[in-house]
Amino acid sequence: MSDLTKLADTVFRGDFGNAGQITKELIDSGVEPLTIINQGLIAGMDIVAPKFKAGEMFVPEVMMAARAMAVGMEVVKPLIQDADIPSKGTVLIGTVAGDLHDIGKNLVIMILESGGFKVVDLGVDVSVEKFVAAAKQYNPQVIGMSALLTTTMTAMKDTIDALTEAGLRKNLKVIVGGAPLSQEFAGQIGADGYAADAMAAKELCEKLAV
Ligand code: B1M
Repeated sequence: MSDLTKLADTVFRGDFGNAGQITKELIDSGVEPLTIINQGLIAGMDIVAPKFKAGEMFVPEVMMAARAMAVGMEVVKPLIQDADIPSKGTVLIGTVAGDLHDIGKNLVIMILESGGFKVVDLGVDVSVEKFVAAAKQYNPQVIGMSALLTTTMTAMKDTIDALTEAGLRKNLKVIVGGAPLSQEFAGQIGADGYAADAMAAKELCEKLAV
């Protein structure tokens, strides 16, 4: 097994205790930082993604893998310019007003970040006004909203309407997700897409953030 494959395997297994050390060894042996990111860290998450989608890996395992990747990234990141890190675009994400559930949202963030997106996390209980202000501030390609309660799903439409009224929808796609949602609901509220899980969210962002 090459050292890069070993790093990818360490990420895939969620071995965050060793990911930093293996990354450091690769740096010390002269491997280019971007090669470490692409062929080690991201390659590891690329093994996780289809397995999670196929139901062969579960949420805790995916979170551990994402954490292992983050540990490696912390080690390698100081060696590269931000501009050198391939970014697929910026995604602004938050759990809507009145809703405090964030486990699913945080998983989506981890998968998006490990998939090469810059993510701005607005947290939970994010008001319509905060989404609109952040859209103006960060100029993201995609805004993602999460809701776990049937009573808070409605805040998604309010946010989409406010973004439209603020004239921000032209270059901005909105995606929604969360257990009580459906593709049909996303269509009804004028969202550009619905993702049933974190992997689907990444695929959707890849399609929309062009
Ligand atoms: Co709450 N809760 N909860 N809860 N809670 C649910 C959602 C509920 C279904 C439980 C139940 O009754 N069976 C129910 C909602 C019922 C309904 O609305 N029909 C419920 C309720 C009622 C409540 C309270 C009102 C309870 C009370 O106080 N009486 C209260 C509300 C608080 C509030 O938000 N204002 C409440 C509180 C809490 C806790 C704080 C205790 C805790 C949240 C902790 C936290 O998030 N930090 C909690 C939890 C943990 C749950 C359950 C058990 C688990 C949710 C979860 O994390 N799932 C949940 C029951 C359940 O779902 N089985 C429940 C794991 C997570 C990985 O999945 O979030 O679905 P999920 O995310 C997935 C996808 O949905 C998708 O990708 C993720 C990963 O694959 N996804 C996106 C999510 N967001 C996305 C965004 C995207 C794309 C995909 O794009 C932007």
